[in-house]
Amino acid sequence: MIQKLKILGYLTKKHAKTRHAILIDPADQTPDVAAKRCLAAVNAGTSMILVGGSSDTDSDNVEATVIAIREILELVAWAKTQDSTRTDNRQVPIVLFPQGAAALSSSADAVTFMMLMNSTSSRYLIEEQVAGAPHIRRSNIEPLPMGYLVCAPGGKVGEVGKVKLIEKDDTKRIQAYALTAEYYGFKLLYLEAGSGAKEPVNPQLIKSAKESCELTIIVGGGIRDGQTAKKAADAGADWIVTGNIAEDYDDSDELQAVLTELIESMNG
Ligand code: 1GP
Repeated sequence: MIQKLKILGYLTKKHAKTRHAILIDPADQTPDVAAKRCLAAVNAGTSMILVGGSSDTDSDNVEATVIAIREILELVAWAKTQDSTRTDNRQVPIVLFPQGAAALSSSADAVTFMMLMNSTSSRYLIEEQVAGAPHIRRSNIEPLPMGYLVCAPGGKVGEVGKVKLIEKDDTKRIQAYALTAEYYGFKLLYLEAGSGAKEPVNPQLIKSAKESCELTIIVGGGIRDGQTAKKAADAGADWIVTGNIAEDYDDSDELQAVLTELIESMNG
C-alpha cells in the first residue's frame, strides 16, 4: 500500500508528461474482471486506479472491487521482488471516486473529496460530503480536495447530479469556476464530459481552466483513443481518465496493447 497521506502529493506533483488513470465502475464488472483490467492498465503505464460510478454502486461492491484490485497488484508486486531482472516497482494508488457517501471503502488509499460545483442540488454540493466525512475519518483514507465540473454533453452524471452544464464555448464560466475552486482551497479540478460521452471536454475549456488557476487538472469522459487524449493533454490536462474503453476488451493482452498505444500517443 502506498504510504498514507502521500497520495495528494503524488497526484499534484508536476510531471513533464500527462498521466493516465483508469476508472473502474463496480456496477459494470465483477471484482475479478476489474482486477484483471487494472493489471493490464498498470502494465500499460497507468498511474492511478479510480473506483466509482454515478449509479448502482454501494459500499459492498466498491469494497469487494477495491480488495480484488489490491490483491492482484500486491501479488504482482511481490512476484517482481522475486525476479532480480525486474527493476520497475511502480506503485499505483487506488482512489475512490464516489457517487456519494454510500459508495466508500476503507481499503482504498484515498478518496476524491469533491464538490460537484455546477450542481443545482445541495445534495451534491455539500450534503453527501457531510454524510461521508465521518466515515472517511474513521477509515483513515486520505481525502483529496477536488472541484468537479461537468461540461457538455454531461451524460448521466449531468442528469443525476442536476448539473447546469458548462457549454463547449463558455470559457469565461470555466475560468470563474477554476478560480473559485482555487479560492476554496481545492487542489484538484476534474473536468468531466460524462462517461461514454460522444464528445470529450472541449480542449478550449481545458486550456481556459488551466490558464486561470494553479490546480492539477484531471479530464475524463468520452476519451477512447490516443489522438483525443493528446488534444486534452496538449490543452493542459495533467491527468486523463478513461473508463468505458476498458470494458470493450475481455482479453487482458488486447486491453494492455490498446492502453499502451493510448498512453504513448497522448504524450507523443
Ligand atoms: C471519467 O467519466 C469518465 O470521468 C470516464 O469516461 O467512460 O467515457 O471513458 P469514459
